[in-house]
Amino acid sequence: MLIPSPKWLRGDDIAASEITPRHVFAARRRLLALAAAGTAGAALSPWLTREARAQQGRHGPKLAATPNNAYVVTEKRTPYEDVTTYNNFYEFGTDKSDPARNAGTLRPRPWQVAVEGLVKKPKVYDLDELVKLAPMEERVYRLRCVEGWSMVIPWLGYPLSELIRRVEPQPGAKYVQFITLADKKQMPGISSSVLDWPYSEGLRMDEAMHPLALLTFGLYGEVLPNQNGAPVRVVLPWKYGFKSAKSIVKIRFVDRQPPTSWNLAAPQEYGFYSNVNPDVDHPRWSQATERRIGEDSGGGGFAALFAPKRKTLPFNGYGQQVASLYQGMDLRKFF
Ligand SMILES: Nc1nc2c(c(=O)[nH]1)N[C@H]1C(S)=C(S)[C@@H](COP(=O)(O)O)O[C@H]1N2
Ligand SMILES: [Mo]
Repeated sequence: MLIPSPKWLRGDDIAASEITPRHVFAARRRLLALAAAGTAGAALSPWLTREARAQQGRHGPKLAATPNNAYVVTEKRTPYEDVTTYNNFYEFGTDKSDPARNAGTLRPRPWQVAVEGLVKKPKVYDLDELVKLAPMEERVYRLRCVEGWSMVIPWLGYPLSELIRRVEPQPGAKYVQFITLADKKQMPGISSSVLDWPYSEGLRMDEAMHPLALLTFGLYGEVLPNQNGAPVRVVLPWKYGFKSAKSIVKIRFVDRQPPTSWNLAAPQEYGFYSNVNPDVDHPRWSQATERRIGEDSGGGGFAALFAPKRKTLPFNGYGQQVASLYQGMDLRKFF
């Protein structure tokens, strides 16, 4: 990931004559705060219309789900506003505020996900069919970005294993690869070569079958906002955030460890496993602590800068559930 570089708020403020809905205005003030804090620096004027569009996601379709209390972190939930305006989604730009501003052009419907490769029942799923495949659950997970910040988010989804069981993997299927949308017309960030597109991620089969691995369609009671990976993503709470691929179009079962975008971009910095591990530092920074976005920070974009540090937990706090997957492995080597 890029380290946020200091940038300064540019002068072009918003004309007072612009008539702005209240909630859009509030969101813009948060973005101004972000820019002032040096974590966002683009010109402000083009934000309004796109942001207004992004904000409408908030009033978008609800998604019904049953809370699964076995998977609820009791820590304070990160405010919706932060969850949906402080994002990494490089297909829409590399600043944290870019996805919320730019992802209005993503068309999450109609949508299909091709499940293919070493399975007995390959199938191209229509989104509606995929949504109905298994009972929708609400699970509150920690998400820890490799950059050193974290959130607590109520996701809506069902175990990825539900889908995997149905396509019947062949014995040779050892890994699962997630390939996400790469469409220049919908995604302005694709024109940058910061990553090899399409964004690709992967899991070992036993990781993919783990009950924590969530095929995710929503958050906070509604369908995924575009900036959070609409219409379908994975959430893998014991791994760094970049493993949780957004806007998935292909799930491929393979016999070998698949290439992954961040590992290709910087192999010495981002390994295939990427389990959250406070004892293995990133070559350029420590992973021992993190800042919880939205916590005691006065809110808004200052969150990442001023939230108090907290200790990062092995496997992001999910060690009891997942440590056995890695028994006997040298986690410094397989980072
Ligand atoms: N397709 C795609 N998926 C992605 C990314 C991305 O750039 N493109 N960024 C990852 C990173 S680095 C993080 S931390 C999480 C952030 O998810 P969130 O914005 O919903 O919190 O998405 C991950 N999934
Ligand atoms: Mo991340």
